[in-house]
Amino acid sequence: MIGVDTAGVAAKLGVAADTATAIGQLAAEVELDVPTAYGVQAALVQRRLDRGERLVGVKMGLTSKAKMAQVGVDEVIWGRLTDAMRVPDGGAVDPSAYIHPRVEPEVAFLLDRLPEPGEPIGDFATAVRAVAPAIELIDSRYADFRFSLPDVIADNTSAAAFVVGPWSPVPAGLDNLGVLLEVDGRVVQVGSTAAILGDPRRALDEGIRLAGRHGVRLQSGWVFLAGAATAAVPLRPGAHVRAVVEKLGTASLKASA
Ligand code: OOG
Ligand code: MG
Repeated sequence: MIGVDTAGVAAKLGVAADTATAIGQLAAEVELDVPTAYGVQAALVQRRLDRGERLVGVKMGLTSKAKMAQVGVDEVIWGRLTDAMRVPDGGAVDPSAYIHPRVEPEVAFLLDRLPEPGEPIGDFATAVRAVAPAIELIDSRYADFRFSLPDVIADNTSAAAFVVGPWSPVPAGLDNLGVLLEVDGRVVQVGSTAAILGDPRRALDEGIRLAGRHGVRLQSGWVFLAGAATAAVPLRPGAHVRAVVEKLGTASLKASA
């Protein structure tokens, strides 16, 4: 799209994230289409790389109906993960570093040998070395967590932080594992990996295809978040959060008070 100041829009989103200060939706000021929004996302993440962060993976968003309904956007999207977003399993985050952080249970893949662009994934166990339960911390940079499709794409799909639990070898089936999100020992969300495009393995096909369309080839050794199986819940100061995925185990984080 002609006339969009990609770097300027990315800077605005970057400052919003760095200062934990919400901004208004972009649509009010600039007319963004989806390809332009991915261009803003690339520039936004480039600001992080310029200050020394490394790309370590890709995340999918809105791969489940629960998430689509929660945010009112019904298209699968993808974003970029950097090393600075990774929190060790059981580690702490400071909720005041974010605008309105939410947590959601995810399944993570450790990527291995991926097919050439345009080729289907033959054997999933060749493409993916290991799987793990995960928690994604999302934080929309837009006021009231309200956005359009191009807004959320430009904002790196609300990516803020993520925790990966212990890796396991790829189990025989991933398509119907129970998923729980617990806060302070209480179950707050219940779901199934079936909610993720019917089977989280499908999220990888989508990720390869969609990222490839915008010039990004997934790399061996990268982490891939397949998308939340349930709606996200606000992260309150002092909360202990656990995501439990049947057969895969638990990932956890705590929010400082
Ligand atoms: C957009 C990101 C969605 C997921 O797992 O569906 C996402 C948002 O909800 O703010 O990460
Ligand atoms: Mg997510």
